[in-house]
This record gives sequence, C-alpha cells and structure tokens, in this order.
Amino acid sequence: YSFTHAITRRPPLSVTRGLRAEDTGNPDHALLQSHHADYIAALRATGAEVIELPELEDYPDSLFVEDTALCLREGAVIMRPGAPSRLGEAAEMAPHLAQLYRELRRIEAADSFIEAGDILTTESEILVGRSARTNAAGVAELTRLVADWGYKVREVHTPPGVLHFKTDCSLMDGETILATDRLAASGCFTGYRVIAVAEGEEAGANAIRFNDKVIVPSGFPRTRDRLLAAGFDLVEIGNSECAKIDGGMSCLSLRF
Ligand code: CIR
Repeated sequence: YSFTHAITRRPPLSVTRGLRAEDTGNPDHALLQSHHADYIAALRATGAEVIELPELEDYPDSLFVEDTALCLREGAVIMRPGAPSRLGEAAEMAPHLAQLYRELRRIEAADSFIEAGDILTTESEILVGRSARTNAAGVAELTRLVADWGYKVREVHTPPGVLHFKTDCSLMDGETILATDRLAASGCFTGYRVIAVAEGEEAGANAIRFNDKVIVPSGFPRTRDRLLAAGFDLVEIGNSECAKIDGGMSCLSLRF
C-alpha cells in the first residue's frame, strides 16, 4: 500500500453507456469528472505521481483502468477482461506500462479471462476471486505467470451477484482487510484482521489504502466511523456517478 505512482484515465463522454448490473440512471459526466478530479488530487496529495491518460470514447468503461493490468514490484501483467466490450482496453494500457516497467507479461490464452478488480494483493499472497469476469483458466494462467516472481496465487470466490472480488473488500494495511460480511463469511480471510463493512453499506467496501491515506467513497458513515476508530486517516470522495455503473475507488487507478 506504499506507492510512488498511479495511472488514471479521463472519463469519456460515452461513460453514460457503461456496463451495469442494474439500471439506476446514467452517470452525469460533469459530476463524474469533478469526483474524478478530487480522486486524483487525493492521490497526488500523498506525494505520488499520477499519470492521467486521455479518454477513450470507444470504451465507455475505460476510466476503470484497474481492470486492465496487475501491477507488481517485479513487473506488470496485462489482463484479458471477461466483458467483451472491455477486452480492447487491456491493449490500450500495455504501451503505457511498457514505458514504466522493465518486464511486461500478458494473459494470452483465448479461453482465459481475468479482470484485476478480482485481484487483491496482500503482503503474503495474491487472492483472485472467480467471478462472471474471471474464470479458472485466467486464474491458472496468472498463477503460472507470477510464480517465478515469487508470488503465491490463491483462488477464491467473488459472491454471486457481486461484480468483482474487490467490490466487496479492500486492503487496509499489512494484515487488515475491510470486507462485507457476505464475502468474509466465505472464510477467505482467515489469518487476516477483518474490519466489517456496516450492514446496509455494502457499496462502501471498495476503498483503497494509498500511502498514509485510506480513500473511501462518501455516503457510508457507519463504515467510516469503524475505520476512524481503527486509526485510519480517511479521505472521502464522491462516488455517486461511478456507482451507477458499478465502479468505485479501486477501479479508478493502477497503483505501483
Ligand atoms: C464494468 O462493469 O466493468 C464497469 N462498469 C465497472 C468496473 C469496475 N471495476 C472494478 O471494480 N475494478
């Protein structure tokens, strides 16, 4: 959770056509842009360099750069998104990471699908939730790709009806994970300290620890109070517009 860099991508006007499980109206582009600017300012305020990539109108969900790659210390792995409309976003990200990393690896097999929103990297392992976007072949290919870098991958499950594994959990520090009860109940966090998201505030589970701050979506006061009580230094960012297309704090950046 200590980072010198982040990559973001400007929200395209086409974001109004972003994928969503349930229709609660289209995101308002201007408001989304202002939340996005607040988010970038919060990352920069920790001292990190934030690289802002230009918008890609052909890809309505392309602001959610997290899903396109897994950034590790030794190198980056380009994903193969399981949503057909998002597959091309990974190739758009690769050249940028190639400039920043000595080694770039790729999920390549035609039957492998994996989006990094399903990946939680902790200090001791990489947890990958199988989901509607991430399949067993994708997890197996990632496992092979990072083995010689010394990473252990553990396959877990994203709860049914939840978009990504990290929709429901976030790493807070070396041993602490913020998680919904429905995810923690699967037992996947045994050995970690879990801070439970307050009941009814499940949409507040997607946050990021970024250097000395925890960046959380605003509107989840009971969960916020639990994090404050645990001693974390919070920054709240509006997420009403991204939430309409199932996006949150982790989705909006690649961090390394
Ligand atoms: C999608 O369905 O792919 C986008 N509308 C939301 C992606 C959110 N990304 C993430 O959780 N890492």
